[in-house]
Amino acid sequence: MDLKSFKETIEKSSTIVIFSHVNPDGDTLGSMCALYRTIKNHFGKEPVMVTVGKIPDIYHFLPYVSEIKKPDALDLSQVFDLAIAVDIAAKDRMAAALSLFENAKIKMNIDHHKTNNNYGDINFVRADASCAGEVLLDIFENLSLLPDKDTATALYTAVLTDTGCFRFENTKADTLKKAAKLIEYGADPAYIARCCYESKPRPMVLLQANSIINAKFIEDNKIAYVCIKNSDMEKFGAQNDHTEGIVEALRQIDTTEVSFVLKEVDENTTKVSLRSKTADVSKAAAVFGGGGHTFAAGCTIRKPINIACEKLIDEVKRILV
Ligand SMILES: [Mn+2]
Repeated sequence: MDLKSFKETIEKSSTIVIFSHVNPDGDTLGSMCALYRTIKNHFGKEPVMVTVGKIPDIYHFLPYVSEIKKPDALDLSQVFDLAIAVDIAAKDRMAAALSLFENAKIKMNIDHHKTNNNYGDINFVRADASCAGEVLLDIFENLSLLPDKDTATALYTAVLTDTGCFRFENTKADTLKKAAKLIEYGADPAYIARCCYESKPRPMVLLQANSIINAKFIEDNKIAYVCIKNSDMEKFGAQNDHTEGIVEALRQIDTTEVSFVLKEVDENTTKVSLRSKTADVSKAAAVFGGGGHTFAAGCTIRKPINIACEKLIDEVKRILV
C-alpha cells in the first residue's frame, strides 16, 4: 500500500466528497468525521460528507456530524475530483449516493471488510484492522497528519463500537495500543462510552426487551432469532435504527452459536443482521447478496418477512459447525 498516494491525491483535488455506508454505524461515521477533520485541518480543504439513512441519535455527539448531507441535498450529477468511501464493503452500500461516487474523477476506498473487492482506483483495504478508523489512524500517523482532539474522538468511537467495547475477535494488542494513543491525542473514553452505550432512547430499549421475549430458539438452542414487524415498531414508537443491539443481545445467551434479526422493511423486503460465536455468517449473508465479517454480517432479502425467515434458517443451519 502506497500511503504517499493518499496525501498526493488529496493535495491535487480541489473538490472532495466522503461517503459512509447506508444506515451508518459508529465506525463509518467516526471514520468519515475524522477524515473530514483531517482534510480540513492538514490540507485546508472543505470536503462534503454524505450518508444515506438515519444517523442514529447516539452518534450526534460526534464532531462535525451536523455537516453530513443526505443525497437529496446535493446535486447528484456533480463531478468531484476525489470521492472517498470509508467502511464500505461493497459499492452498493452507498445506496442513493452511489452515482456521486461513480462520477468522481478519482475513487478511493478505505476499509477493513474481508469481502471488499478493491473497487476504488486507490485502495486502502486491510482485513487485519479492527475497523476502518484503525486503517485511517495508521495512514494519518504514517504521513504525520496527527489527530487533534476532534479527530481522536471520532476515531476512538470507530474503534470502540466496531470492537463491541473491545470484546470482539477483532480486538488485538495493536487495537488497544491504538485506542491508548487516541486517548493521548485527546479522546475521552468515559465520555465517548457514555454517549455510545448509555444514551439509548426509551423506545429502543423497549423494542429490544420485546424482541428478546419473542425470540425463537431452534437446533438445540444454537440458533436464536427474532422477526420484527412494522407493527412491533409502531407499538413502541421505535425508529429503524432502534433495532441495533438486538442481534448481539441474542448472541449473549450461553447456548447461542448464531443469532439473527429479521426486520420488515415493506411487504416484500426484509433486512437481516447476523452474528455468531463460531460459524461464518458472512457465507449465509452472501447467499442473499449480502456480506460482512465472519462473526457479523448482513443482507437484504427481497421476500416477505415470513418467507425470508424460512430461507435464512435453511442457510444458517448449513453454516452451523
Ligand atoms: Mn467497520
